[in-house]
Amino acid sequence: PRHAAKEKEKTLAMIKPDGLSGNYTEKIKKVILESGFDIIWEMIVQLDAENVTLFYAEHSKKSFFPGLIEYMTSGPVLIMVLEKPNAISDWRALIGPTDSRKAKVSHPNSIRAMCGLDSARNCVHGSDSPPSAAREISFFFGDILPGFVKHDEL
Ligand code: RTP
Ligand code: MG
Repeated sequence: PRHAAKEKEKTLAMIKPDGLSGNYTEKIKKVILESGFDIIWEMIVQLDAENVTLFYAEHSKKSFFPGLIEYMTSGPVLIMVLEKPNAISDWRALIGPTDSRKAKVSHPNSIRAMCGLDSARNCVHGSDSPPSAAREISFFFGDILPGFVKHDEL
């Protein structure tokens, strides 16, 4: 077609335990939908230490890792697959910087400015690249979302 629409892209978004227990879910979903994303899949899960260790494997040697496991297993999380053109970088822009205190200053309209506390408890996650998005979507949805390979088969 002469005016093909830009191809849609999928990313993995997560509302972390503090976001879910702080009743930010509806506010965050409103921002997501108003920003043009479709929420094409979602589920609430309680992660265990093994899940978090696999999901955040790139950080396993960092000093904050034990705290990250404690935080991420402290309650259920809401996992979503978001879709729109440029979804991966647009969702990262919408959540704002990792440190929520900095987000409140430099990105006051970001989601982490709205519901995060500091550099650890920052209420949301977003895939940081196309390979991360593919890995993370298959990690949670490989069994049920067509077109993605299961994590342990990668
Ligand atoms: P995410 O992966 O959760 O979307 O966050 P991010 O890319 O903005 O930041 P990343 O460097 O990937 O860190 C992953 C998560 O680890 C916790 N963290 N704590 N105490 C600390 O200094 C510290 N630094 C990172 C945060 O929960 C961060 O989102
Ligand atoms: Mg990250």
